[in-house]
Amino acid sequence: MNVTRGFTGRPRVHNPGLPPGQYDAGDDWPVLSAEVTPDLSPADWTFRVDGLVEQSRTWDWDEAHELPSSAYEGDIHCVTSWSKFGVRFAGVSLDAFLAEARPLASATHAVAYAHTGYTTNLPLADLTGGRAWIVWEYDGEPLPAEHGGPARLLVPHLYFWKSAKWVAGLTLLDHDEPGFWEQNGYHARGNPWEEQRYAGD
Ligand SMILES: Nc1nc2c(c(=O)[nH]1)N[C@H]1C(S)=C(S)[C@@H](COP(=O)(O)O)O[C@H]1N2
Ligand SMILES: [Mo]
Repeated sequence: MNVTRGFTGRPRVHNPGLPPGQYDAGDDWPVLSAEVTPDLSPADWTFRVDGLVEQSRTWDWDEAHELPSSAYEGDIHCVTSWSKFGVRFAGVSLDAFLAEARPLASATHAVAYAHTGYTTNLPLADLTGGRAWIVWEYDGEPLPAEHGGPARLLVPHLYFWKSAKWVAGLTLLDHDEPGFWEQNGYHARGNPWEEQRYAGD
């Protein structure tokens, strides 16, 4: 039997799991990049935490894999209005990286940056408390390059543009500093449940 979340053959009038203005993309996983997919191997990948921390640190692929593994199974929501239910990612909780870098009390925000140059800003509170990950597996397989492999940031409770692909690091700041899309009119936080798509929403 096929488990569906609507009524087969009829328009889905209501899905309580969908934030306002979103549709269920089903098995599709659209690729959305403002950048060309880089040729980045695990050996070339590093992840750094710097800025307002007691100890700036860079982890390479093997060092990152020595941290306790952590998985996310749940939904993701893109600002272009598709959502996906029940996706499975695995990697390491950002809490594990931050525990080693030790954010200073003055740190309130972060800019996540990618090996490709993409940036996106987030309140530090959205990156802690078991709600954000560095992930390298999707559905038990290595994360495909076009979806950010070898590793990407995953912040599933915010719109998916916050989940920087090919993530290279986080800089902790004492103020909010708009990233790539945020400088182009998108919302500073991007909470899909409050439909924070554009600045001013
Ligand atoms: N490095 C990088 N990360 C990025 C982007 C990008 O252009 N470059 N696009 C963002 C946007 S707008 C979205 S919706 C998601 C799309 O992720 P996907 O292609 O895996 O669906 O990645 C986000 N992360
Ligand atoms: Mo997006």
